[in-house]
Amino acid sequence: GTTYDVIVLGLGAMGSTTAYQLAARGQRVLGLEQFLPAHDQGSSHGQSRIIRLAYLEDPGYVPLLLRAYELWESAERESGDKLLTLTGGLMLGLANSRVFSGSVRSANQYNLEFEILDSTEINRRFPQFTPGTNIKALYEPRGGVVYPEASINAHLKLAAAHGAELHYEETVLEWEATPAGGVRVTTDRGSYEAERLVVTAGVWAGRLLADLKLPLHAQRNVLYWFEPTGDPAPFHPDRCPIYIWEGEERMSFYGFPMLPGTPYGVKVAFHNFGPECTPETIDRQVHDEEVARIRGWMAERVPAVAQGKLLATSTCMYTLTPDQHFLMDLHPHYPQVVIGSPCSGHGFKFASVVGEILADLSINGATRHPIDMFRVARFTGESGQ
Ligand code: PYC
Repeated sequence: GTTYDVIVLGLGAMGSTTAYQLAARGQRVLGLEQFLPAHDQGSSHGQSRIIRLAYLEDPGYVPLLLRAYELWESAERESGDKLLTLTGGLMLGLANSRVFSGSVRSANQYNLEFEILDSTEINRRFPQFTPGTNIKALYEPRGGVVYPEASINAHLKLAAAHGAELHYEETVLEWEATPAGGVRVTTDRGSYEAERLVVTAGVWAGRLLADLKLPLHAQRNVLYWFEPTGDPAPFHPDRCPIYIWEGEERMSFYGFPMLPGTPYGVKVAFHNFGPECTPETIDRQVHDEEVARIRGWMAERVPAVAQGKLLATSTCMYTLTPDQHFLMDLHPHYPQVVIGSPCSGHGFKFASVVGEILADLSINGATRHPIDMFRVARFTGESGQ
């Protein structure tokens, strides 16, 4: 069959940006996607994603975020599409909560612009929130929203404009390294050879990398859109920041302002809370007790949303590593293969820079970005270098 420089396997958040980066650098790219562009079967849908700099998960992400913002803005310029809106961001919790204290730690370490608000000040500035007296928040002006479907479509459009060949509704059955040091990918429609492969298959990555026995598990999460009661103006993007709010037992919850599109409502969800699942077994039904639980959580925190009409729900999957950090590395046995999955439920905001990193790894075997935290060897005991 035709020979490509590189095949990108999976064209969601990370595959779309990787295909774009590779094609823009003159690589002959084949992108393979089992569903349609910007589909809702994996982890790359749902209208909105949080972007933030003060990174509660680990300060090591901040340099990548600084570059991610630059690349989101340049992709907006190149595509002419709106990919992000900066609304400001609030990270709320008790002083010793991970959401608050981890965000403060990152912000201090990298000298980010931020303010600390007490509960009175949170409520004065953002009256849609009614935090308990001991709640504190880090507010950062550069927090905001990335639009996932728009991002994927824009990057695929740019990849194609730079000459990438993109196939949809084509399922990869297997890949193998060839004796010549390349790869062969077999799908339900054919077989393709390339010098290199990038696996950005998200929740489907584990089975495509089965030999490595990566300790990944998928988790079901539910997204809810509510129409707030009363005056909607406090939920408009010019008055409502994105937020993550940690409650008792480290359980956290997040939400967005009302964003253009359908459904037109306030999206909220629990973070990292659902049961284990697989793409085949995930329960796509959202049950009354789940709706009641999130309304209960919001009742004393975001009351106008807690009492609002439920407009829509959606389910999605996180693919979690044991430490919940990403995987971005060369395959430990095949240096012509790059692994770019998964992102443990907090990856989308990085998609722009992950594309750059995976393209660097594929073309050069290395990147200038700090990715030591994301090596495969922490789970396999082997080195990717
Ligand atoms: O990464 O900001 C995030 C996030 C919030 C909820 C899920 N992911």
